[in-house]
Amino acid sequence: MRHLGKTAVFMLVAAIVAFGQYDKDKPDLMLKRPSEATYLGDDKYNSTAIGQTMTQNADAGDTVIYHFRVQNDGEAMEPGYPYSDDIKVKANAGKDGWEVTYYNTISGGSDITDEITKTGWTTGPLKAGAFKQIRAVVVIPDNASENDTFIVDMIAHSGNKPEIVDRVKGIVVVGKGGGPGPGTVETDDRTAFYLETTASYSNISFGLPSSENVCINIYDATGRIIEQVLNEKLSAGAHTVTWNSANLPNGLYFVRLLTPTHTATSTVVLVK
Ligand SMILES: [Ca+2]
Ligand SMILES: [Ca+2]
Repeated sequence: MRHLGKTAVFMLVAAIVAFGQYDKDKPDLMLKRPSEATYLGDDKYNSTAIGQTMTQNADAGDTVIYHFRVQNDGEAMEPGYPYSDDIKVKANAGKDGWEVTYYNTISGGSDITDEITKTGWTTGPLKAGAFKQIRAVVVIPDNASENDTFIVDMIAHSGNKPEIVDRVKGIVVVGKGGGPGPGTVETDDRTAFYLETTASYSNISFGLPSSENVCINIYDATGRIIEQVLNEKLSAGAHTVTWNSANLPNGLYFVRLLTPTHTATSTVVLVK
């Protein structure tokens, strides 16, 4: 090192710092209600939707709309060599009686429901800073009961590194406030015990009332155990783990969550 001048050392350090900060795979998903100008969840990145969850209240038979923006927050590699990422967006498949339609822009556009809920909808190459928008139109069933909820659960995967994800949730709650209301912005800080899986992709969300050892096993349709996704002690609160199901055949699977005090089972239908 004594043969390097101060300038050379400084440049070496600067180069290491610049390399370390370079982050080209960074999907940023955010959401808003149609009446709002700015999105919630901009520059927030997590797979639990914490700080990126929004609720709207409405009545049975109402239509509720969410706007989503998926942006590539990756940095341009250097002038003249713009980096682009192909971001894939998946949404939950729905719930009996609830009608949800997804479009590839926030007004007009084409129906992308089939794609986004099954294989995932791909943005096409997005340069650093560029974005696409999506609209979800939720029709609440006429016979929905008060406090019934529907979660528009949306997740964006980097096209280059699918394990890098960002997630937002739009929650529709029935019969609170007599018609579409202002809603609230919420974070997912539930500490009740629950287990939630989504039908078409493999996020497993659960809540713990207290810090406990958590074991999550996956079984196939015949009841044969095929994988242990998790076996560790976790803190109280809401958690999400991603089960990598890419190499498994389509079909029905059971997700079983066991703690010393609770057990729960949920089903997942893989459709790829
Ligand atoms: Ca975000
Ligand atoms: Ca951003």
